[in-house]
Amino acid sequence: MSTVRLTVGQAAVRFLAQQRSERDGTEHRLIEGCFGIFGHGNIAGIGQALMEAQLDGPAALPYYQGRNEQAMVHAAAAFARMRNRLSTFACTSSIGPGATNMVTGAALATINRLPVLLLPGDVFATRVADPVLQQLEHGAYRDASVNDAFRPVSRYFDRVLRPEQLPDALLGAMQVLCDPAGTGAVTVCLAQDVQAEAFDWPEALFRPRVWHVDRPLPDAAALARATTAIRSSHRPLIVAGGGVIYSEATDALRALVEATGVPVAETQAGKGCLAFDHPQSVGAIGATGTTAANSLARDADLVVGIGTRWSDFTTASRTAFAFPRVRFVNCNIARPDAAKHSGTALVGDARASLGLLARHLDGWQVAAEYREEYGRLAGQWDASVERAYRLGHRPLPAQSEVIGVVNEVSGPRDVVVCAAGSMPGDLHKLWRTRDPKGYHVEYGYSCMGYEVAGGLGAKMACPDREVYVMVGDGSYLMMAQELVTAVQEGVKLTVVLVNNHGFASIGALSETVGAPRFGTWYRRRDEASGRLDGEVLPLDFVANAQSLGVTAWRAHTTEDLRAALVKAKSVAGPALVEIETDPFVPAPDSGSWWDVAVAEVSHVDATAQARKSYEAAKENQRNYW
Ligand SMILES: Cc1ncc(C[n+]2csc(CCOP(=O)(O)OP(=O)(O)O)c2C)c(N)n1
Ligand SMILES: [Mg+2]
Repeated sequence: MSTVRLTVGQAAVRFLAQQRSERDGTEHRLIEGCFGIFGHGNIAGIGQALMEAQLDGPAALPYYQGRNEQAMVHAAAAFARMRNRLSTFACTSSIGPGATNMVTGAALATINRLPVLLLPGDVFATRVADPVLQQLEHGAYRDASVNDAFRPVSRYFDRVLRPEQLPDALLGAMQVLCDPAGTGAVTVCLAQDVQAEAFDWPEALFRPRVWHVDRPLPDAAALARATTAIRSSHRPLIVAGGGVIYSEATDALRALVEATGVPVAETQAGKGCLAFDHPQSVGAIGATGTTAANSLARDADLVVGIGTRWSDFTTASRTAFAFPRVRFVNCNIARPDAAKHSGTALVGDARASLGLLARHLDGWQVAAEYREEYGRLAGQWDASVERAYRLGHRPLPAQSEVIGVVNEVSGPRDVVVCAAGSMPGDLHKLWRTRDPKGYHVEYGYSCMGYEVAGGLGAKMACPDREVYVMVGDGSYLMMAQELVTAVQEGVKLTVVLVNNHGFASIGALSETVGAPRFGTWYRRRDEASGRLDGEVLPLDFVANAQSLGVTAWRAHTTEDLRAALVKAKSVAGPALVEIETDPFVPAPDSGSWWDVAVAEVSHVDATAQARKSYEAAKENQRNYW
């Protein structure tokens, strides 16, 4: 057996450069590159190896410098999302804080079912110099390190303490990255001394390797049960989730619903499955849904979930589906999701399953009155969107008008990126999506700070599309520093910063729980009151962005915004437009609810009132056992 002598770091990098994924006959590079921030935990191992790879040329594993380890993981997750989970990035960190910074990113990736490969450094395997800088000394568990925090948020976790362990650790990691039912954060911790240790590796470890992503078919008997359920329904509704997009099943979905007339409502991850103006599209569903989808959901006798994990926002905290004998059919690649709500489980790939369903439903259609009803409801919602886009609110515009301008200035294939605040809900309701990859709102973890980093990853995945990052002032202040990475890499992003002087979404939420606007404004502490109700904080976001090398403008009106966005199109690197909005103008009401518990006892009147409304709303909540 011929061998090659390399360090663990060099072997890992050489291995990762050779991995490919394949679906439908097309191959992709599985690990596009490696984001990294170095410290003593990885500089001599993975760091040294990446440097050597750079010397070998572009075919090796390209290195990208991040500003914050959490943001690197967000960029990797966004990249994987745009590439339908067939390609991703590795992220290397030092030990200690660099590693734990990645834990939030890991949770986001796992919850959104997005593959990311995390390579945190870990403490010395030999322990001779313990405790090393940044080492946790756990009193009881001698083998614990801070990296154990990755376990619950990873779909795969391993710790390499000897070189011999590396091949199995990496091969197992690739398998999970490429498994659509099991993917998420894949964490391989590499002890810092072991990373630099040499070993004689079999050459075969570094041969090019293709990981086939197959399209499992649902069981024939389950398919027959699903077909019977659909054929006997009168008011069926499809709820399309992210799985439809990842499986590249949007054409199959469109063919099925054009043939049968079943209307389609979309989750946050599934928005874009159908173009907003498709005759079978009824838009967003759930707590941030359209009145059309929510009205149909209320009376649906059969709900067909495809590639959705039924989050509380989708089910309006289990109040959306009110028909007493409502049944579910769930098509999902992941068995636990397919089994939810006592549904008929179609465990399989979305595209393959939709093709089979279409064949089994041949000749069957919904009634003409039902088509007429949902067409009318969708038309009414569209008129609400049109009004919300053109409120002409003064002196400050409403957020819905900002969404309207960005939607109109952007091209049909362009991508809107968002994650937290009041914007995701408003975008879910109001954004007119024209392309399956045009809507990128991270709402599994709804992580403030994802926006800019996610925009970076999205643009790296799709350089031929413009990427519009919609971000609140709160999220921007939490983590905008990947703008520097965008400047460094010459990556074009257009950031629309909506400034409403604080956490407007939580402000609105606080009103519903009876804690009016507490802790949600960006104001100085007032000396007299001792509270945070002094002057508005003097934040200058334009100056802030400019100081990072970003081209930036302040828009005072929606017309200014439109003009700035047009100018931004010809800017080479990242651009930012700040616009102040009125936080008190909500998007059109979805006629829906979200379960956020209210204090059961309080001496505040507003809270007692809120608790009463909460208890009344909970009466509508049900399980689908
Ligand atoms: C990391 C993180 N911390 C806290 C939250 C809870 N949270 C959700 S939205 C929000 C405020 C967001 O403020 P901003 O970005 O300005 O958007 P706005 O609410 O004003 O629309 C907070 C604190 C979160 N989602 N993520
Ligand atoms: Mg805000």
